[in-house]
Amino acid sequence: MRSARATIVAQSTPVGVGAIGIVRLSGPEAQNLAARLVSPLPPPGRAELCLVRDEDGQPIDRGLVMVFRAPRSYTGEDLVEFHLHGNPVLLARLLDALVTLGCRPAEPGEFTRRAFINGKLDLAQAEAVADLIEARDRAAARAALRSLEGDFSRCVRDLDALLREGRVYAEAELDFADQDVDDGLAIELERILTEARAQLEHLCRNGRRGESLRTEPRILLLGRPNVGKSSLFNRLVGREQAIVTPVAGTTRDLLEAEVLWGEFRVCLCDGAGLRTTDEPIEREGVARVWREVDRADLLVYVLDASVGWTEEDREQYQRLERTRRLAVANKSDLGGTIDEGEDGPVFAVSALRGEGLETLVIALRVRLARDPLVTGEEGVYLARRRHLTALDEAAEHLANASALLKKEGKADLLAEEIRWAQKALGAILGEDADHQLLDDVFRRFCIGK
Ligand SMILES: Nc1nc2c(ncn2[C@@H]2O[C@H](COP(=O)(O)OP(=O)(O)OP(=O)(O)O)[C@@H](O)[C@H]2O)c(=O)[nH]1
Ligand SMILES: [Mg+2]
Repeated sequence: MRSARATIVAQSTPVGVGAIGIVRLSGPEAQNLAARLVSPLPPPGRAELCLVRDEDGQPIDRGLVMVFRAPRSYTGEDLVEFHLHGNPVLLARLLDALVTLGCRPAEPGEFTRRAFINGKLDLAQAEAVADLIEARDRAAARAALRSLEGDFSRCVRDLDALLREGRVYAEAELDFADQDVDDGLAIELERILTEARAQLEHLCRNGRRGESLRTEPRILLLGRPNVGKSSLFNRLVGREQAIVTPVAGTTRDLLEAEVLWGEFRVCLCDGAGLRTTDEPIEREGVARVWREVDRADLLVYVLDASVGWTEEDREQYQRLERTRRLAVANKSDLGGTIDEGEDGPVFAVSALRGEGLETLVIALRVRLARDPLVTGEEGVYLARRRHLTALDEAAEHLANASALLKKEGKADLLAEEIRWAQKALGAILGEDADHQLLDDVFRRFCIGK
């Protein structure tokens, strides 16, 4: 990480041709440097259409220029934004001119890093900026925005405030240790610790659930061999990705494809037909399907409509968790009526003719929309590994503190445990963050953010 005092510049819009290209300039010299290219510079807080020149006074383009004065800017420093026509040649000329005048190209995430250092955001919020930019669907974007708005940080701060209160009681108990007035204090302390541990557990649980928002929901097609899983997979994916033959036992590997259904980006999986076999390759294929069963968010059990529920089908279907399973009868073109499954109607489709697919997709989307893990309901946040580790650490110290409460004369150790828990929570918000941690966090940002 180079000097934090330098004035930095970067293109904030994607590289390539576009309607608008934005260049951002931040740091103590931002205004002076911008004034060398734009004369006069618009007053702070106002966007004005200006002629932007290079360092030799040659016109580059006419575009909107905005000046933000510290601390009222994204970075908390003086900041200037140039919105030019989105031509890479023009933007490169502007960047070159600014670098020639003395600023340096920004590193990935450096604008946000400065915002963090200047107290505009805490570290969890800074991470949420990257999460919001990278969010793959609406649920992930919603959860990231909530973190950016500070919902997660607020929970952490509330918990910290509660612990601070607890520490006051623990320390008071120390002061009165030999005066027998500590019964009330101990009761109060116990109440606080119980409450804090409950809050912490809630945060941990929602964080773990939020982790799954980082990846798209997985939908697995499974069933006996030859029922048409791969044909259905190909239909839903919209191309002939899986091999289809009349031979039972065609598919061996687990196949995956991404599809976008409205607001959901999902990962569709197809695998070997379920049966017991001595053939080693097929057996491994079947084992992989069962492993995927544990992982998938939705399990689409495919039946052969012309055969109906077989004994094997019933057995396998019952092994699937009720809340995740759904039965589909394929080959409806061959006729035959199929009984309702244990969960109500079975969806009839024909992968061959492409019939019944729209209804099936709607049903799957409805199921996804009902799943709080998929939609990122209130409270679920996009936890990172480092947040979960810190929360676990805090939980451990609070468990120690609760245990110490039951022993006499341990108030000093107890206060110390609470302090450690607070320290772990502080790390989430970036208190006392060292360069290494900040480098790790911001390295993954894009340049210009
Ligand atoms: N009539 C009819 N035939 C179908 C339909 N779907 C698939 N088939 C046929 O059924 C046979 C098996 O189809 P696959 O899609 O390979 O079945 P699978 O379940 O993937 O089979 P395995 O990979 O062996 O487990 C092929 O000959 C398909 O053409 C359908 O809707 N109607
Ligand atoms: Mg197959």
